[in-house]
Amino acid sequence: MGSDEAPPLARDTIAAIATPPGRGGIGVIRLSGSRVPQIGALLLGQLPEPRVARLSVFRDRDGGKLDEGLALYFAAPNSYTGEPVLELHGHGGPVVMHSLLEACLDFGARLAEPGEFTRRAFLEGKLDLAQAEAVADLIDAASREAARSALRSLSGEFSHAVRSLATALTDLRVLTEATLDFPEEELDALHRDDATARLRTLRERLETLLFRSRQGRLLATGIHVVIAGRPNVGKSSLLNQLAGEERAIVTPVAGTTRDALREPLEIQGVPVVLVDTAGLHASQDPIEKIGMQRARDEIGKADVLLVLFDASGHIEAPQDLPAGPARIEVYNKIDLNPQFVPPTGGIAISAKSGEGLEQLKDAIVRTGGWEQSGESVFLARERHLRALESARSHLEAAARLSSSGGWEFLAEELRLAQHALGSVTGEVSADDLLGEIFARFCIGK
Ligand SMILES: Nc1nc2c(ncn2[C@@H]2O[C@H](COP(=O)(O)OP(=O)(O)OP(=O)(O)O)[C@@H](O)[C@H]2O)c(=O)[nH]1
Ligand SMILES: [Mg+2]
Repeated sequence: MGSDEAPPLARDTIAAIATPPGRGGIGVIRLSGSRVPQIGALLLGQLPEPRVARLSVFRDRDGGKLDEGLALYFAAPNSYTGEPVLELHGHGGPVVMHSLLEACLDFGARLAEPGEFTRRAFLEGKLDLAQAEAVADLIDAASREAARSALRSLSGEFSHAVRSLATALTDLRVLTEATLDFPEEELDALHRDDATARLRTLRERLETLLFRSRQGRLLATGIHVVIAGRPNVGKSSLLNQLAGEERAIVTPVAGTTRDALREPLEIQGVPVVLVDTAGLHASQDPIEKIGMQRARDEIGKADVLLVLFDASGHIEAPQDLPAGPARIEVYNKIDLNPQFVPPTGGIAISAKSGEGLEQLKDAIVRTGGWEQSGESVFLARERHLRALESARSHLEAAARLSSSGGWEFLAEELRLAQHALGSVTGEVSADDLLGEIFARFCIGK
């Protein structure tokens, strides 16, 4: 992995502001690289003992005082990156932070690129690729469930599951190669039965892993839910109810909403983006027509469509509702019509009283693909899903070959499956892939 990277000691020293821009009680500058001890001595007068926080004065090249705060030194290899690392905890104002960073650069550090700290951690073997990605995913997590599963990947649970599959695959490869090398009748039949059984188990385990990863993918991307229906059926009222605050304008006038309004929420731990749209009906009003076009565009992008009806009177379907995503029919205003019974599959609610909303929330996450299986999920990336799916198709091909007697080619399919699994953790990874992954990090990570 990364064999053409420079050896650790020749790598230059990088520096970045590790805390978000703006003002805060504390701001942290992070440095990593072989020159950290020298730079630290110049900045602080003396390098602190490793892992002992020391109150220090931070000085520039002319000895001028820039700030004072805690300095924390980590000696190689016991640091985040595996290189010597220094953290300066100063006062979190933009001017202080920038002057501190400038001093670090004056003393010979260079500005870190996005994700460069984590990239070094990967290259030093501190984290594998899936764990490194989990660092960014944890920072970006949009719900508690998403954060929990990112943390699971960061602590290596996902990598472990992938690796243990890869190990089982290696065993199977050894077995099949042996079958090819010793085509002696009896041994052969025994080996083949064993190999077939193992292949079956492997495929089952991969299915489970894929399921857990797909569920995790949902936590990373969230479910995109669009509310559509005729004017005045209570779309904006429903958005406000689910959001728990008055976000959209609600009036008894038909055609209140024109723009699509989006509201991020969390339902049962799953991130959901809810979109309120303009009512769909026959109208010649040019503004309403634009609003309805926007509504249709939103419907085209939805994972789940809530088609809202007014159950307080005559039920009318919305005009020209595009065919599209999975939909749930929702009957609103049942506080005005308590006898109302929704058609099968429909859900009766009142956006006013809140009745039926729990059932609706359940239906939203289930229709969006979330299954509470009790099994912990992994916050997988698209890249991981593609790799696992590729491993699966090679194992499928292997299974077909084993039942048709094509054992010579089976070994090759197993090798390809293993290669796909290896790409998840970075055991096999091209440099351009690394570049693509780490470039999406923010600076200082
Ligand atoms: N009684 C009752 N009134 C409701 C309920 N939901 C909405 N309303 C009322 O219905 C009217 C229209 O509500 P909105 O939420 O603005 O409806 P909308 O579908 O967004 O309407 P447009 O934006 O015009 O398409 C308002 O007067 C709401 O107070 C409900 O569950 N029960
Ligand atoms: Mg509205």
